[in-house]
Amino acid sequence: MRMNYPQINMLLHIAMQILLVTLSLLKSSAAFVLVTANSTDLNVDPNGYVMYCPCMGRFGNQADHFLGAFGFAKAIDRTLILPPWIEYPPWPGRGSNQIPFDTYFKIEPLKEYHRVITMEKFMKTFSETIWPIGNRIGFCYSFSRAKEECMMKDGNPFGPFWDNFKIDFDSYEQYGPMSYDSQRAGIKESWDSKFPPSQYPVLAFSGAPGSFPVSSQNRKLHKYLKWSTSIDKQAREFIKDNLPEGPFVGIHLRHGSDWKKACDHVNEGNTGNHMFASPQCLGYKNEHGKLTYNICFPPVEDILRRTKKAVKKTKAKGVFVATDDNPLLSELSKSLKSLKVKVVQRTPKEPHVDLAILAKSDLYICNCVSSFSSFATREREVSGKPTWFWGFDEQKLKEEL
Ligand SMILES: Nc1nc2c(ncn2[C@@H]2O[C@H](COP(=O)(O)OP(=O)(O)O)[C@@H](O)[C@H]2O)c(=O)[nH]1
Ligand SMILES: [Mg+2]
Repeated sequence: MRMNYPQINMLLHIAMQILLVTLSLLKSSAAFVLVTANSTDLNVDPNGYVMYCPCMGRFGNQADHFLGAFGFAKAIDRTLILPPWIEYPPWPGRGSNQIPFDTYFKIEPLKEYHRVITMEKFMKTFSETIWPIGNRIGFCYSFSRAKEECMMKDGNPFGPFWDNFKIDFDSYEQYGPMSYDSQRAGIKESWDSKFPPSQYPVLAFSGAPGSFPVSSQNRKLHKYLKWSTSIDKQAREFIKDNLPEGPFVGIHLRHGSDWKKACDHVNEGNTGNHMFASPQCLGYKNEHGKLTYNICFPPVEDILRRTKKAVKKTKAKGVFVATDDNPLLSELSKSLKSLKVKVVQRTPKEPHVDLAILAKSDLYICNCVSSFSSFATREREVSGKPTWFWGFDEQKLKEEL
């Protein structure tokens, strides 16, 4: 059938109308998605909030605790308030600093698992309306005997952390014997019935509602922790500019004087022994072995030998060394001379960039006891990358090659 000009014109007009309606529908649904995705940032959560001070240990410990708190907030269905990371100047007695959560990690990927809001944003947007001065309750497992209250602000980093947000507590609640174990059946019901969100909109904990080390169930939540654009960029640039093209081995050497002192407590005779992050290689029930001094504080020969094996196995062109102390650069270069690999360290040192580089390596060798080491192990676990541990599993190492 042949169409005349007015007919063609009419058809074009109808097609145009359909296109416009479709576009406007798409636009409004996109706006709707935007509002829902950001709803925790814009609207008050009627289910309430979880707030806490990451008051124990440095980055590795705080990261383990974060994963526990993330799992807990999901289990009781309250929005998690993302606290800043607490950092300590290298010399003692100088207080602590708070670094906003999103300096190191992206916020959006966390929302794929559960509702979150940064502490800065929460305090600015909601604190005066839903958590006003006069109604600020501090939560702890049990009151201190001396004062019949939660010692929310006693000492460093407790005091500086809450002071940073001008938070004082008006009263206190003990939550024991309830726990923050997100696997426990009926956890939401028990928290809601003791502390209903309408009466207790914010559960502000003196410490993280999460275990150290992170539980086996919460390890996998690491997949929602994505380095901020800045950290990721610095890691990629370092790799591009300093390591030869091709595979590289990443090694973490935790062997400063504080670590030596900690490892002196390893009790080799003990069955089922664990220390700090050691379940990462030994298994949560010691199904893969027992802790030894060499796992905690490997001799230099072990470091050189395993690094060489890793280089051979991956046909690596470079070795990246991250450490809290001596990088052993000359020892490593000498030991790897025949393999023609470049051995590098990143200076000035930045722990998060170091971790991001380690996580990108083709094979990672690290300290099983260190929670700093374990951060990169978990990042690799979620993307299926291999990790070896110093002083561990001789048999497996022999079979590897
Ligand atoms: N830049 C850098 N810092 C490190 C490295 N290893 C340890 N550190 C520092 O030492 C701290 C160790 O404390 P923590 O994170 O609690 O881990 P853990 O004590 O090893 O369990 C880290 O947070 C870093 O500040 C490293 O390879 N590179
Ligand atoms: Mg530590």
